[in-house]
Amino acid sequence: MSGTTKEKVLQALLALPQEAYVSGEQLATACGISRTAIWKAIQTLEQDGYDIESVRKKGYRLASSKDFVDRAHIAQHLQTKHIGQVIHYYKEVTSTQIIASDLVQQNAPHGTVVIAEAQTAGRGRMAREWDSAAGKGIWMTIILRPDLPPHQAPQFTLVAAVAVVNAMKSLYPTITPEIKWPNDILINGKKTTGILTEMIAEADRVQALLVGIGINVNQQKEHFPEELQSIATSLRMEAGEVLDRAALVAEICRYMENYSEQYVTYGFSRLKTLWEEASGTIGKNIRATTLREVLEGTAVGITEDGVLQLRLANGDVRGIYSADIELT
Ligand code: BTX
Repeated sequence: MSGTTKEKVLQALLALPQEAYVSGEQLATACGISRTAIWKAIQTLEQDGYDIESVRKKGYRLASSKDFVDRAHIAQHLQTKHIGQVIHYYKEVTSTQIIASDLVQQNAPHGTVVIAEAQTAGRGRMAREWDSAAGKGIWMTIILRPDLPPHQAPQFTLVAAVAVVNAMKSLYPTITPEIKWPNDILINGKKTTGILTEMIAEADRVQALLVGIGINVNQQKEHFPEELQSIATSLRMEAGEVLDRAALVAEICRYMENYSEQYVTYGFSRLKTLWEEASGTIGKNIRATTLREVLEGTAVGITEDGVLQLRLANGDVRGIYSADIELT
């Protein structure tokens, strides 16, 4: 079954007004294929978990549109030119970063999104594990191909963090996400999102960036492994309702397209203010654990390169390039 036939049928079913049916014949004409092919597509969709009602003389309709993050659901909300125009969707992968890296070798275009319902080996920084419960979160990698030198790549983690926070705020005004430098988004002090940017580069040019975004959306406390229950949260736990993951994916693509274009054209200076507004780190006393040392002080800002500025007790200001931080 070709992905496109199945998706065309799904698009047609999703576009139906409530309670309306579409006949096999109408679907066949709309998709330009035989009625047998339509019937096969319906069967495949049912195997995928879609609940399709079939009534004699009326036709088909989606009895319930399950909460999937596939191309058809995301496309209903998408307002971008590049990001999300190509989507590779999977029920389960090891890690969307691994799939994305293979797709880069196959010339996947700028803006390609790799997204999965579940990851069996989701990863964080420094080979840490990222818990990716099936059907509950957004586990995706955005492939970007900016024309930039490699040293300007790490800032995309900051760009993505501002995009995710502002997408969340635009759809769910009651929640209060804050960036914890450099790559986490917390709500009420608990982690809801992690961002992992990896780069494929030649000596002087970025070939592709893999911006991995993991968001806990519809988990409840018991869906997290025990060791995460006290430090992790989901948007559902904070907003008090089940949320539409596909709508949030599309909104993130929209913000990400806008901010990454701004970054490539103007550098980080314009986004720095947005980042500082979205940050829960600036102005706070923190402890920063780097590979070499532990430093305590006040986070006073970030530089145009995204380096965290820490004022130590003796008044010196130190630049922190990479560290785990905690509020003290
Ligand atoms: P990080 O290294 O900053 O955070 C990893 C740490 O976060 C873990 O050691 C654990 O303590 C905690 N953690 C693990 N899973 C969760 C979770 N679901 N919610 C809250 N805390 C958790 C953060 O790395 C970057 C994560 C990026 C994940 C995305 S998902 C799509 C893409 N594919 C992939 O394999 N990774 C990225």
